[in-house]
Amino acid sequence: MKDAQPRTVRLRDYRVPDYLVDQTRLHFELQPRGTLVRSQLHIRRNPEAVAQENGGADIKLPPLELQGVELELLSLAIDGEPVASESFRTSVEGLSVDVERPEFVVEISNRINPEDNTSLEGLYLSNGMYCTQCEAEGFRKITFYPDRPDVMSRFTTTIVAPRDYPVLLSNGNEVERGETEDGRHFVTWEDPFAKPSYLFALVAGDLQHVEDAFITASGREIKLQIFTESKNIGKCEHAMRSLKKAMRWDEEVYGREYDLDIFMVVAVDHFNMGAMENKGLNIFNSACVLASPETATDAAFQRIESIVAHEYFHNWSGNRVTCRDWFQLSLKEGFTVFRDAEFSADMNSRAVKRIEDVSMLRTAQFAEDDGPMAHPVRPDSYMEISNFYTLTVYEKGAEVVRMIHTLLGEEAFRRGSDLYFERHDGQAVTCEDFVKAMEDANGVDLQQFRRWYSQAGTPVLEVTDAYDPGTGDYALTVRQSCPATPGQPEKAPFHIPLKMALLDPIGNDMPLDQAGHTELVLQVSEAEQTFRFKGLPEKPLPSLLRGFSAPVKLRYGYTPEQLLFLMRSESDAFNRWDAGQRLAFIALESLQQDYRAGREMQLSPELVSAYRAVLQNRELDPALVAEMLSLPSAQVLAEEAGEIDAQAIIAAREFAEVSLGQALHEELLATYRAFTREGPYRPEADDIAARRLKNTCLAFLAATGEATYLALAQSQFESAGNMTDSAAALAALVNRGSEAQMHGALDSFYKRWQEDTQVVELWFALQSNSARCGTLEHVRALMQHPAFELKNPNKVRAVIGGFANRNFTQFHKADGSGFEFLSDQVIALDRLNPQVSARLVTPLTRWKKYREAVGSQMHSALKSIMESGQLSADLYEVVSKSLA
Ligand code: B3K
Ligand code: ZN
Repeated sequence: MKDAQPRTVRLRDYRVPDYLVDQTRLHFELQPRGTLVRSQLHIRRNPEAVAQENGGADIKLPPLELQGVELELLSLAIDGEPVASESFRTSVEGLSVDVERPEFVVEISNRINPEDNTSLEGLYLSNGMYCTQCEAEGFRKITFYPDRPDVMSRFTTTIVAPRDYPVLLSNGNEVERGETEDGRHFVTWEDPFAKPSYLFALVAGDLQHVEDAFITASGREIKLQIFTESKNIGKCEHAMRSLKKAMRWDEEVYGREYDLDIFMVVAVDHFNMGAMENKGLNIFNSACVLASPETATDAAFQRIESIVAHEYFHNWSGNRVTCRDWFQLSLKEGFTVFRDAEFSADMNSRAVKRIEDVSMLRTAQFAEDDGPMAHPVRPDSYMEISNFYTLTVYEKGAEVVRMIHTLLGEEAFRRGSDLYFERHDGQAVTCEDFVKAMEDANGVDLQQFRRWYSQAGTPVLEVTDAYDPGTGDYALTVRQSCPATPGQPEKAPFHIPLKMALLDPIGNDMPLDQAGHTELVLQVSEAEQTFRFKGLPEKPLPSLLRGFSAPVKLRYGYTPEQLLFLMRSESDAFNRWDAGQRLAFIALESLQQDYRAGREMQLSPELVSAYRAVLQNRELDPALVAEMLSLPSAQVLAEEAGEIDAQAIIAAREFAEVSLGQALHEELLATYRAFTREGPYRPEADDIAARRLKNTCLAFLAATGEATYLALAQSQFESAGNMTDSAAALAALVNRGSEAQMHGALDSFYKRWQEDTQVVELWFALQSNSARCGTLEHVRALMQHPAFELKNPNKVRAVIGGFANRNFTQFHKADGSGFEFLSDQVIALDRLNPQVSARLVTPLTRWKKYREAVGSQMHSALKSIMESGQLSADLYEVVSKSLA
């Protein structure tokens, strides 16, 4: 546990490191409660620090600062001599050692306790397997070190362990193995690429692996290995296939080849996030790498493909070129998310991928931008960096890179990325360096664009238009604004690429210039700007922000008729979907008003006929149809509301779902049948799309509560040949079936899959998410289930996270019991794993957005966390900023 009031770290205080580490030799003797770590660091004074601080003359050598947390120091020597006790100081943060020469070798030995490490940061045990997680600041929990990303060193690692840990892995290439005199064995690994400590990794255990090979564009053969516990060895094939696709794609699209001779992936059950890009040795949360046709859903297959690719892409965008400091996190994360999104778009449906990503951004990132933890893509201060692995840094960061891509175009963007990789290979750099490379490679000016990195908040674009039938002149006026965020009351205008077209009355895109272009990217850069188009024969309907060309909220007064027209005629698939979302949003708003006024609810007939037309359209990609039939999420409705009324939101969505099911049951059933396919399971785009649409129809049909449709769900549940169909049917029964149907299905599902960790996690999530059965009482019971484990983040996320984040109705129950429950869990978890507790508390941080009675209950829950005793730095930062 750290200090109660952690320090704030600020970007403006950045200083280059005083010392560099050319070579790092590590020696581990693994023991569950007393692992010995020896390190030998070849250190030299950083010439840049000398130049900056002393005008070039090194007057007095500063002490060497080595971070170290919860370590037992056993010995410390410099150049072979033990360091006298008056020559170094220890603190809760590490060691400060007096230095006499500008170049020297430090030798340290210390002891750590992996078994008691429940924070899952540093070296820990997961099901008896040793593994590490060092990003961002976990290496300091292994040994004393200048644990900052701008210190890059060549690592050699020796692991000594008993024979019952046959597999001993670290970064780079294996250079030696053998036996020790006392019957243990060892392996030595050498990584030829200098890297920061956050990319260090070690794994030891009784693991099996699958192996394959990849021939690079230049003809080198790379050995590919995926390691897992033996029971999961049949679940590695999809990840291997995804890895090879990603390697090929990065060569073709970015000209990036893999650099070591071996690439290893390890699956671990206890993991704080999805995966980690350690050099040559990626470590994955089992849920993000293991899949088999019987046990994994289509969503899991796609998630695995994209995360495997993401971590692989980091080898260049993150490892070869890394971050100077943690404020620059989006340099590697935003860029790599953009890269993985484009990869997934190329492998699957581009339009659907874009819709999914934008839905997520609107559901969760916009909320973050609007909450107490709002921060720019490049934050300027933090208390605990782990709290800044956010949707803003990742997803909005990716949108910022995407905007550069949109502004420059494909080829110019590639020139920029080539220059970036070439110029900065082997360096630790900044977001500024990335933008500069894009500018220099193309002779463009992105000065104003840089504000996307420094200003927080979601900009709002208000668009109005005017048409003069006499002259045919059409004017589009765009006003931009951005709400205040913590520490940033005023915002300067952003440079926004606004991709648009103008539709004629038949729905064709009109020519917009002499050259006959029908789509333009308008450069919005002022608070208010008017774009003029001449000689239009008719009044057009604007199609704005095509493909979601900027992460903004677009306001244009579309009428329901215009939205219906766009849903039918728009050629941009994203905007076609978005028109449907806007129409549904209007309908749901009016249902919420009915609910609040105590009136009988009435669903807009326009929405029903629009949905009917979508269902009957056999020309559209079925995956797109499924997206178009999905109502805006409760979170999106909440985000748009001035004041959140959770019960009204739920009632409106529920009513709309049931009404659509009733009104369209014939079309839904026909579509369900048309897209039910026979044959073996294939996780390929066309089959995934068909299942997606079929199961969307099933959910609407089941919502009617009619016995025939519940029987349909029951029969799909019983005969399903894959997990997507099985889970969709189970969800329908859990949400809509009778008590007997629900319990029967849940029990038989559990009996069948109880040995499979990933399926049990899905089974937990289906229950905690369900408004029907995920009551607080039920969630408490799930926490007593033998498969639940408070020390396992996946289980916590499935049960507690599922309830607090996705079970809108039950979590927001009027008696406030959901909030109290969450605060109790957050307090308990903070003692075990601060990264998990700090994330889990998020739903409470939005208390100001709620109606007063609810908001004050949430506020008290937050206060009780604050007053519960000493909090971790992670949780303290989130709670104190939310209460401020
Ligand atoms: N870079 C890691 C995230 C590390 C999170 C540390 N709290 C995974 C990724 O983004 O690829
Ligand atoms: Zn990443």
